[in-house]
Amino acid sequence: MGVLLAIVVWGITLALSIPFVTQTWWMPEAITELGREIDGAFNFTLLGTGVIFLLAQGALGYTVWKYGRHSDQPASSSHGNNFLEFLWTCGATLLFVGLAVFGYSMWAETRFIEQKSMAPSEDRLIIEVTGQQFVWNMRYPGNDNQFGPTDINLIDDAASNPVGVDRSQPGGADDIMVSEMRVPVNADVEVVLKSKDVLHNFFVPELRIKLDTVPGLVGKLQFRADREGRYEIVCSELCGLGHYKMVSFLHVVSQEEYDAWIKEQAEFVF
Ligand SMILES: [Cu+2]
Repeated sequence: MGVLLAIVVWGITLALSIPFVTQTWWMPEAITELGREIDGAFNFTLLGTGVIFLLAQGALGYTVWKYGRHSDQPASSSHGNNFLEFLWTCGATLLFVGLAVFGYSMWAETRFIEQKSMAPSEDRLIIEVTGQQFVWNMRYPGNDNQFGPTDINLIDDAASNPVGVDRSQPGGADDIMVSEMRVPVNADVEVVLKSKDVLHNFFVPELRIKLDTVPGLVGKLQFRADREGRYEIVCSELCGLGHYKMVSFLHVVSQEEYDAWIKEQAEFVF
């Protein structure tokens, strides 16, 4: 009986390990330098926890096999070992604190601390993203590189003014509103995140960044994409009945293509 149970434990363990080892249903390839660093940290963590998982399941199967209750003898018992308890409690604490310290700077670099080799804030392409049930509104500052003031009374979805940009103000006259994000490849981009109604979450899997958009708060993300392509922007926070269709796209394009596009968009501003 014990042998059979041990085989079941080991069998389940091996079956569970297969998708991780073969990396089936894995993450899409990262398109930023920091994204690849995050993947490195992820794989390191996975390796560490994976080895511990396999050892623990191996030991579990062995214990079941060796000390499982046999019909003709009483179950063996153990009174524990304080030294061993102390040892693995400390070990687990060290492991988790270590991983948190190890991952902190990468986490912070996607949000608020300066990324290595990234341009200072004033030299970046700044895009304001406002989540709304169930669309993403992207605002580009236009030629003057300044976002105009907004006014809640000016919000008019039908007139392409979903965030209420005050067009009468100099800063707001040339602001561009679009529904999909376009950035030049290798450009330093800063995303300013807002919400118009409820919690949403801005998530681009290939950038390895995501952040909630919170009504009344301004979030910040920064990235530099180094591979051209079209990537999905999904809302990753259940925000209502239409949450499933709250999707947009990030287009990473060449500088020439971006310049031509932004010029074309500016012509639509009225
Ligand atoms: Cu949403």
